[in-house]
Amino acid sequence: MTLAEDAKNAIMKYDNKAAVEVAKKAVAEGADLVDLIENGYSAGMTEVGALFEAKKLYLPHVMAAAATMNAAMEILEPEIAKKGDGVGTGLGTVVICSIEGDIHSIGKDIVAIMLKVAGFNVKNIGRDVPLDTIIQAIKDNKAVAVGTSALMTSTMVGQKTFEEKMVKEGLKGGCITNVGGAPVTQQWADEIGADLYTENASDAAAKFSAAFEKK
Ligand code: HCB
Repeated sequence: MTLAEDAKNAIMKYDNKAAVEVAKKAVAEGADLVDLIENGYSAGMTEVGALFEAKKLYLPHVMAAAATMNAAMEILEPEIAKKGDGVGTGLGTVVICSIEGDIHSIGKDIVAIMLKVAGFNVKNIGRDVPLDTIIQAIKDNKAVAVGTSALMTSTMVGQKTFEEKMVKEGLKGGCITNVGGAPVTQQWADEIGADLYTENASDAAAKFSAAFEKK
């Protein structure tokens, strides 16, 4: 079995010990840790989500899987962040958070790490963040971009209201708006006027870098 398969299995069995062991093995072997997160641990989370939706699993299972993911991320995050050391923060500050009403945080935390590695100064301001708090964080940090994460159809609508607030505050144009999260699509980004849709963490790093290299 590959490391990614082992990682996926660990999530699906809520096996923190195995998840940590796979993470440590991957670090020791110099494996591609981002690939491991996306095709291993995150793939496991997606599968758990599908089983939850099909009512084959219940919320405590999802919570256990999230805890397993976090256990692995505790090993992987500092290792990935090391690669960002020395890159500097020359590309400017990006504010990132899960939008008001949404407590899902795993995905945006991975995006935050990847943007740091790509050379941005990342202010990860948490989850369930009120829209006015996000606006204030952009102003306080003179952010060049903002990423909002929405994992639920009910919280996605906050991304639309947020776009309207950005316009009203005169921030639109000076600060790139990025939207992400499992139910979010390019079509949604176009519909609400967001500047950038990113499907996953690698996509975010690539599109953010391209957007700022052009400037
Ligand atoms: Co949660 N939950 N959940 N959940 N949850 C989802 C999201 C459902 C889709 C599950 C389902 O029904 N199939 C569903 C939403 C349905 C809907 O609205 N369409 C759901 C629900 C309903 C709920 C509750 C309401 C359940 C309840 O209480 N009855 C509740 C939410 C309460 C609230 O927010 N107010 C809830 C709670 C939980 C937890 C706490 C048990 C746990 C979260 C733990 C945590 O994050 N700390 C949880 C989890 C883990 C999930 C699933 C299973 C996995 C989410 C996840 O972490 N995926 C999810 C099912 C699913 O999404 N398939 C389920 C892995 C990460 C890596 O992927 O998509 O988040 P990602 O992030 C990607 C990508 O989207 C993109 O890059 C990331 C990295 O590649 N991206 C961005 C994300 N954010 C970005 C921001 C950017 O700027 C750019 C790119």
